[in-house]
Amino acid sequence: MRKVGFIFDLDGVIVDTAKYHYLAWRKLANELGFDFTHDQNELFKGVSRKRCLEILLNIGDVTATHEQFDRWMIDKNVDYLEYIENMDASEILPDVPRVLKYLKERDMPIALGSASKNARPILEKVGLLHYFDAIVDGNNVTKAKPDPEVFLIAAKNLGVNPLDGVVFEDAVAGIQAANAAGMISVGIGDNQILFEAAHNFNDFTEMDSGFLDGLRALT
Ligand code: B16
Ligand code: MG
Repeated sequence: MRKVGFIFDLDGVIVDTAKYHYLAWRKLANELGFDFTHDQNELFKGVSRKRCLEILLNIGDVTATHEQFDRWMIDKNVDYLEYIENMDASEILPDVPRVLKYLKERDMPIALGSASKNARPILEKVGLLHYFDAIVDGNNVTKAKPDPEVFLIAAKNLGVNPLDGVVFEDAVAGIQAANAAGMISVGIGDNQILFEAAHNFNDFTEMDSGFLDGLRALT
């Protein structure tokens, strides 16, 4: 029997790690002699670490040698890991466990599809790792969202047809990636920003079981 596979982005969908990424990028920017604002941090959501540093250096009008670039990527991640060290279940976004539990109890395949190379330890820290049948993250992909690669690999690892994939995403590039994969995109966040999503909710508290049952019945 064909099954629908449910794929979750991490930052902005399951937990809000953007605030910690922000602190680490701002620290680096300050060390390099310029400021980095909350608004600028919006550009970094769903974007790979390497691309974030390119954008940051562009903001500060800083040029880097290869060695400096690699060093700053490491420095930022060391700081980020310090900021997330004490993350726990209290940082899970509203009603995420309810949705994961509902799907799990109905034997639906669940995957993570994130740009982060730190995804697995974060899921472990907040106690949600056991819900996931597959984890596809920044360590497994060569092309960043909006390329559909991350979600296509997730569907493959779940053993579901890409056309039977449902993606929960908070970033425009992520919604575009899901759409490019031929999956059903569900925007989590502002529908003015995520208008390309097939469905949209401000957060999971708005998503009732009737909606999830409708998705499960798709195949
Ligand atoms: P890391 P997502 C993304 O997570 C973040 O939104 C983005 O800001 C970050 O640069 C990227 O992960 C890479 O993270 O430095 O931990 O490898 O939304 O794709 O889950
Ligand atoms: Mg995200």
